[in-house]
Amino acid sequence: SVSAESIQPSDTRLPSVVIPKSIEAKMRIASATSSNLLFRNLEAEQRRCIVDAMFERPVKAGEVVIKQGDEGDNFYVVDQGAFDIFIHDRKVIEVHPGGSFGELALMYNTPRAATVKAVTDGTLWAVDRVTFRSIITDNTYRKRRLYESFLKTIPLLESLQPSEIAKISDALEPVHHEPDDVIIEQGTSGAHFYMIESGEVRVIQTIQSGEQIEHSGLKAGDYFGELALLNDSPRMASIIANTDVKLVALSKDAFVRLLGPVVDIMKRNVSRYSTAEGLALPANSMME
Ligand code: 1OR
Repeated sequence: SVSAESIQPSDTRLPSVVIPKSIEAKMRIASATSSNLLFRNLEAEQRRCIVDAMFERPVKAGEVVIKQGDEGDNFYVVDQGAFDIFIHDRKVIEVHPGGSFGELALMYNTPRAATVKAVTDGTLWAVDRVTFRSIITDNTYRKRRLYESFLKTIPLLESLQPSEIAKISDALEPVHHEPDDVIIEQGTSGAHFYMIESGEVRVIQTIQSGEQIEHSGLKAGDYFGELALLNDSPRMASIIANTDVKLVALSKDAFVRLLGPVVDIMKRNVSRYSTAEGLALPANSMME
């Protein structure tokens, strides 16, 4: 079994593994990690330590980089090439430059959750387990812990795997609103999906006659903002804070990428919007 290194969250010393590399290599690492969620919240000093510790690993097409069930050694960022991820021989996802894999076993001291195989020749940037745990685990682990318990209370997400919940936690952005703030304005275009951590909001829809309909309000554990993203249509209603409201937002990109498995549930739930008057859904609505 995998033994836990004694890295306390309070241990602020940064590790000092330095693998010498050229400016060109450092630039390639910067571009490979620029869009990676695991790196987004790092401070400059932490980022520098990770970059210092990275070593290049060339791979050949067909090579197995990680085998499901093994102990975790390194975390990898894709510089070049494409990588398939398999769970019990079933392909679940493909990873491209800027993507990464191998963090789960290191963060949670668990066996590798999936097999990763190179589709093409390529290059990876690898970070050893100790460096990874001392830097990334600290930040990301805190964020995941913060949000995972909340995400588990959201009925919509009940069917997701822990690894899927972890990815959603990484992508969440906290948002605060005060009473009467307009969080979403009907008719505008939508860029975010929201889940309510605490507080209450009202849902107001202006229909063609100009009349305003108030739908049932939403509270902690509820979500909103999915319709515009699912249908690529303008916001169908305004969402206004009744109280102080703590939300977590997912960008449209992350919504599409991470909530795919629950799209059907969201579609089914659209019926909750209907009132005696009905909700005027757009022509290209998913209700059809
Ligand atoms: P690891 O250290 O367990 C295998 O080594 C890696 O594959 C794992 O970390 C992740 O970085 C990566 N489930 C489990 N592992 C995944 C998944 C995944 N996707 C990528 N990895 N999925 C769950 C499918 C039910 C896919 C989620 C989108």
